[in-house]
Order: sequence, then C-alpha cells, then structure tokens
Amino acid sequence: MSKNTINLDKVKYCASVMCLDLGRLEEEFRTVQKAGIDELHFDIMDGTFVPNLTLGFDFISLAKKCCSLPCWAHLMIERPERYIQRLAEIGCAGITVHVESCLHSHRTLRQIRELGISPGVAINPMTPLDELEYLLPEVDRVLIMVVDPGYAGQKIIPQSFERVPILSRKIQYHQYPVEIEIDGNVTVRNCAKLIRLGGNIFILGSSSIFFGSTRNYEESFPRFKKEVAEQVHIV
Ligand code: S6P
Ligand code: MG
Repeated sequence: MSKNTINLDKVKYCASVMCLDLGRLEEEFRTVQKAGIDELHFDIMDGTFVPNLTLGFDFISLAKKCCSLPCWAHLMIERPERYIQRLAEIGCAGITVHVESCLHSHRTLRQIRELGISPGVAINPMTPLDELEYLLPEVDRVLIMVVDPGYAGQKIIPQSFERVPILSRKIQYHQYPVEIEIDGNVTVRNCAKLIRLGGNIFILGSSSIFFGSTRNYEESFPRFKKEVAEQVHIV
C-alpha cells in the first residue's frame, strides 16, 4: 500500500474503559473526551465465554451522564442476544457480539440493527476468517481480537498481522461499508502497522496510554496519535 492511499482522517481511537481508573470514573470519562478520544469501549465479560468478569450496564449509564462520547459494548458473553434490548435502553451507540458465541448470528445482528444501534461482529485470533463470510453484509464493523479475549496487558499474536489485510481486501472487493477494529496490545508500532494493513478503529488500553503513571490523557493521547502518524509512513 502506498503512503498516499492511507487516510488517517478515517482512523478512530477508543478508550478501553476497563483500563481507566475505575475509582474516579466520572472524571476519567470527562478527561478522555477532552483529550479527543472518539469513542468509549466497554468490555463486558461473563466468566464463561472468557475467564474474567468486568463491566456491566451501570458503567455505560454512568458514561452517558458524564460525557457525550459514543458508547460501544464489546460482549464477551454466551448468548449475547439476552442483553441487546437492555443495552439499547441505556443508550449504546453500538454493540459488538462474538461470532463464536452467537447461535444465530444473523438474528442477533438484525436485532441490534432494528433497535437503531450499530452492529459489530468480533472474531477471536484462532477462528478462521471464513466464519465472517455471510455476516459482512450485516455489520458496520468487524472487531479483530489480536490477543485472546479476557484480559488487558497481553502481547499481540503475530499472525494477526496476516489476518487484517486478508479481511480488508475482502471488504474492499465487495465494497462493504465495514470498518476494521483492532482490540489488544495497541502500541504505537502495532497501530501504525495495522493502519497500513487496513485497520481503522483502535482500542487503547494498557499498551498505549492508560496505564501510564501520570494518566495525563490530554498530553499523552495527542502524542500517541502524532507518533502513530509518523510511524505509519516508516514501518
Ligand atoms: C480484552 C478486551 C480489550 C482490552 C484491551 C486492553 O479482552 O477485549 O478491549 O480492554 O485490549 O488493551 P491492552 O492495551 O491492555 O491490550
Ligand atoms: Mg474489548
């Protein structure tokens, strides 16, 4: 891909809420908005689909009171269809469900769309991309897990670098209006490389700015963006 074909205006950055300071979340929501983050990313886990428990409805409701950022729920749970209605009621802008946890994926994705919410589908690192074949016309984004889901602070699975361009080419070939979101270990270097390979939405967590000792997002986030923009042209 040549330098000229990369449009950084289309790149969006989302704050991983589980990586914020949960003891002062109201302030954290306001600060990440002021820092220029595009979206909030809520990891919702059930201890079954992934071996961890994290955020729930109340965290999203709190964010809706404190800031105007779009809230996306990343559901790492069995039978996600049980919670779609409730997530709609509390004002989620988008809901991402895993292809591995949906029994009837089309039904669930259409249920999300019919409620006026943007549907996304997530895929684990081990799942063949072919599993997305019949779902691409149904979604606004595909979330590629580049680590096994469940925890922050993991290292990228290197084969992910191969998966992103394959998916990107498929989307471009069919001209689907589908964005590619990357979740896990979004460092400056990984982010720059994955932008070049076709990713355009990135979840920022402990690998990037949120576990820095100062948590000064208004300073660290613009710096992160600037460093990514520089590296996009050199990696
Ligand atoms: C993990 C979850 C992610 C994490 C994010 C944290 O299963 O889906 O959204 O919050 O990956 O980022 P990092 O930089 O610690 O990997
Ligand atoms: Mg996530």
